[in-house]
Amino acid sequence: MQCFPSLVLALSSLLGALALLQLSLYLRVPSRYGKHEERLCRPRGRLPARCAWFLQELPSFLVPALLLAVRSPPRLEPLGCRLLCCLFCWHYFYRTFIYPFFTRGRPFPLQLLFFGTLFCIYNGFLQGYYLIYCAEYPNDWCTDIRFTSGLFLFLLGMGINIHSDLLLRQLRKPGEVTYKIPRGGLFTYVSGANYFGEIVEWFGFAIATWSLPAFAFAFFTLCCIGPRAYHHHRYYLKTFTDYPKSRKALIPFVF
Ligand code: NDX
Repeated sequence: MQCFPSLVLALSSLLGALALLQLSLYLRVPSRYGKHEERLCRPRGRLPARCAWFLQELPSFLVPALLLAVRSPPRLEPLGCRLLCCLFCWHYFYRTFIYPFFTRGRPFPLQLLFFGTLFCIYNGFLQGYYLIYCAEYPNDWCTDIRFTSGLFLFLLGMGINIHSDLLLRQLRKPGEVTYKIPRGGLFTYVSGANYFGEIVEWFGFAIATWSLPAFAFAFFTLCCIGPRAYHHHRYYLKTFTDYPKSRKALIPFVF
């Protein structure tokens, strides 16, 4: 396989367009899974959350890992490029092999699982293909301010995301499906602390890679889970009369 810059441009532009489509579809109404599902107890057309998240996220890990494995000759240099590819796979290793096995979420709708899986194949291919076949970095990229500041944001965001996922999980005992007010960590300031972490993470990745595909994905993430954080916030305000009034939806002290 070789690098086709026009393919990277086309796929990144399409990802940007999907982000706008996502925003237009889900700004007013939330995507119907988790707390925003209308008929919560209907088991038909759903898969247990563990299975669904594993299947949906697997391609985001597998596709770049396969691309890396089949590249001949193997891409070993520069170090910056290898590290960036590992960061992407590292996040999706967590999301595929760790997150699903601890989730206490409700069953996930098959229809969204189908589109989510397609999305993960698409994005896994785009990010992996770009980093493994196209990206060119100078040998000292690891000391560039874009790499170091981006890596810092990525790690900070990932830490917030994983910690917030854990706090949400601890709200329920095994088998429980009720919703409670999340507390602690960044939930002290925002309703969508896990989403805030994920958005910071992918903007950090975009800065560290300084690439169009990664900026397109960070933009998609913002358009996808930004509105969802807002819908979660509204849900909490409507459901819990004692919900902390100073808490914002997504960005501490701002929004
Ligand atoms: N999967 C990303 N669009 C997607 C799923 C749906 O990873 O066709 C986006 C992702 C997909 C989407 C994906 C892409 C776009 C799709 C969409 C469906 C339609 C859409 C395909 C790929 C589409 C077009 C047309 C443009 C193509 O019972 P429960 O499940 O609610 O329990 C929850 C629990 N919890 C609580 N428990 C007790 N008390 C409370 N108050 C609770 N609040 C929540 O915590 C869950 O078990 C758990 C987390 O829930 P929630 O709702 O906070 O997070 P969730 O949305 O489930 O995300 C889980 C993690 C989170 O860390 C988030 O950052 C990350 O995954 N994520 C999620 C979505 C997208 C994404 C990351 C990204 O874009 N990077």
